[in-house]
Amino acid sequence: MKRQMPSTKELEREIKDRVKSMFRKDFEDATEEEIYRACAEVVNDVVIDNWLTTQKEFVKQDPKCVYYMSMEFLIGRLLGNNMINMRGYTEVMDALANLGVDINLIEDQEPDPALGNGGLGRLAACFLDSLATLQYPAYGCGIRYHYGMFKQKINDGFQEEVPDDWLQTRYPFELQRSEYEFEVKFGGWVRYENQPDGSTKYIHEGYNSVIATPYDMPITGFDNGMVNTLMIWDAKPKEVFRLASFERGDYNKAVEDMNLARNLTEVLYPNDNHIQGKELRLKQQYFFVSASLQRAIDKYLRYHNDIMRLPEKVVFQMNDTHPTLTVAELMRLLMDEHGLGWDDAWEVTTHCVAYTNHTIMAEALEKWPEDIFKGLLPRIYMIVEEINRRFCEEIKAKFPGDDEKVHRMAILADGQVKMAHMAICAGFSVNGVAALHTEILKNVSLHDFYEMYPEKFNNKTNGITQRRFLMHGNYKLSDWVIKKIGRGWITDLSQMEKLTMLLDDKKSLQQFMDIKLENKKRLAKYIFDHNGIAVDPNSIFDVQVKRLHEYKRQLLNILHVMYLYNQIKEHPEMDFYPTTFIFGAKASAGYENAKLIIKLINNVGAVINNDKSIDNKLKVVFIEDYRVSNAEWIFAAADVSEQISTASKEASGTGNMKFMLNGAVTIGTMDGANVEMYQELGGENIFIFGMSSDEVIAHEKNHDYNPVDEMNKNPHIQKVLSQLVNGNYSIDNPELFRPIYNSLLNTQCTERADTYFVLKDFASYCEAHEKIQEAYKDREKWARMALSNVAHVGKFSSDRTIQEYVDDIWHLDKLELK
Ligand code: Z15
Repeated sequence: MKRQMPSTKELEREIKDRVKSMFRKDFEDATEEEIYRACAEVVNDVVIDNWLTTQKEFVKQDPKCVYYMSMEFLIGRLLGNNMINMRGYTEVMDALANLGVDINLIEDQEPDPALGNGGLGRLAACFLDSLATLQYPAYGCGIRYHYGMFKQKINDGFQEEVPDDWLQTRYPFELQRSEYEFEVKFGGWVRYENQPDGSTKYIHEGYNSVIATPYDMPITGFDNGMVNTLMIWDAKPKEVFRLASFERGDYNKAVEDMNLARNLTEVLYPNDNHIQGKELRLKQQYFFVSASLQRAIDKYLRYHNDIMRLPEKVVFQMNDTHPTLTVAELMRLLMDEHGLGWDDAWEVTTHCVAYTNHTIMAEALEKWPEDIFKGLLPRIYMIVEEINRRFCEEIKAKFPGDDEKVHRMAILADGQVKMAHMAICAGFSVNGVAALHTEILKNVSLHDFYEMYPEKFNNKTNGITQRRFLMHGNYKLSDWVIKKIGRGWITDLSQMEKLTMLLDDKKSLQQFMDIKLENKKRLAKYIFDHNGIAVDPNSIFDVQVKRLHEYKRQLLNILHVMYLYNQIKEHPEMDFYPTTFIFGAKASAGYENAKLIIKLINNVGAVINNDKSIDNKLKVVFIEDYRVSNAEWIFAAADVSEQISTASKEASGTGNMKFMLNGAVTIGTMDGANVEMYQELGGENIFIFGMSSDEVIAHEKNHDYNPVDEMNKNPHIQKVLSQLVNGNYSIDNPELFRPIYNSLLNTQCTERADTYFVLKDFASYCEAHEKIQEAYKDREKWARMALSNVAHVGKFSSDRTIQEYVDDIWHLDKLELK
């Protein structure tokens, strides 16, 4: 039976009782942190009952389930999310209010679990939310990093990285499960023995190993009693006891094992869309893949006896190439631990694993040096060699005489292990994350593979959860929508379509814009408290928040701001609607160009914000430490959403959808999921600019783009570029931004200048912004555009995405819950 949250009155008492029993304090004397912990336990009580029920039904109904394999789960804070999904948010809010406490301050005590970098990790979290809400059995499998995504401090305009010690105090929503520990082995060598029956036995020796311990986190569905599990793995040495003994021979090994365990899960690599190829990263990958597969097979064999039928109950979805070792490790477990021969093991593996590609950026494609790979994973390497041998035979048979092709497609080539090639070879499904992205995979970046296995390729356009990004982040708009069209949209976002009936209703449009203004005031206060900058809530809030990457073109945005500033200064009388440009972005710690762009944004802000002569027409704000928790407020307050990547480079984008859900209007390129937003919205409700992906790809192919031509054509560009290097924005060090200038204009030996076509799209971007200015001045017209965005957002729910994964790839059974 589904357990419900207590009533407001009961909650008041329970929270007070908890504070007393946990901290031996009267409520009046408790700190906000203690109240948060008490609330977490009150909510946990309900969650745990539902978790137990779900797991019992799971055993009884024996449905097929998905293991979502991912190096990242950017789940964000759970207290608020769980209260919403258990339908007790308002009750807890009221209970706390009756006790004289603001729920926001309590939620703010929770560390923001940041076990991910950006889009890819957040997508995994939205998927788990939707799976539970749609009642599909699912496990998230990942790593319990002791330090998640770093906290960003801005110091003198520069980014500084501060470790994110989220486990400093006990995290209330995780549960250690020591009963599901498994050993994971690294290094050593493989010996083989021929058996009397003609088979070969492989014996792994001389290895170091760690014990993998899972921590389970509950993933609650919305109002349905379903609770799935996110298992994140931590490592501990297995030899601690022997270390204390006098077995001298083992002492050194024990020390090695301890160090291995200590480093393994210490920290998340802070790169988004970029791979460093460090051995420790490969260790992390194997560690969580091996542990997760062992647990999955164990669970399967507890209730079934025929391992050949594993694909009927289990599917492993590989989130990008990071967990591709799933292929080889599953083969190893099936053969070496469960006695299958190669062909049977391959039959099972290729029916259990599927692969999602999230990028076409070359620097994000994982390739491991063969020697590192072989040294760390000797048995796995043997298996990869055999997979590769058979795969190359298959290519030769299909395309006789095309040796070039075999070389291009091989898993092992040029001294490297190519993870994407292995994922495609073994996976029964290969999907992109937006329609355009999937077409580019098929026609360009994975064309060889598409020719070989056209039936494997399919598209699954990304989505987001409306529970977190509207109900929790923007409760004012959420309540308003409920008043207008009821509650159906909470689990069926296509019902937002009903809002179209309000598009010509002046009163509704006014209410809608009043809510936006309230949300802008909330953000303005946040900005004042954190940045000391007073921004006008009546100005246009134009927002770009996402990881800092050159292809995402934050540089185009800030160059345009510099241009606007020049215009306003040169033509003080010009008609300009006051605009606040808001940025938020973390740069990977070693990404110098990206870090310099952060500094540029801050310096431009410092000059513009302090220039009294422009009458507050322009403000530039850089929000420090952009993360899930402040993102929710930022989306709610945005008028304009900047989605301006170089066409073809952003696989999908998901921030674009979160803005749309909150009634912001997009200025964007025809890239990623922007294309599908455009299709849903019609051209009047979105501002599209810039080159198409075909044009970009053609320029890249023909090498016929010269940014100097763009500069020579356009005096505005000339002026802005000269201001990059004349000290305008860096008086003490005029050369500071020279690297940015050079990246736009000076052809390096390795790369063309202006790799991401910033100058090429500049003029068209300026025009699009002029149209926004025009549109915003007509307040009613703007309201209609913004509300149209909410009304047409239905497609972009992760509920829709998950249903497509289930129908086309996973074929899961729903769990029945009373
Ligand atoms: C990442 O955040 C994404 C792709 C990657 O390959 C890596 Cl390593 C990290 C992003 C894409 O850039 C973004 O366009 C997409 O929306 C997101 O994954 C989820 O699919």
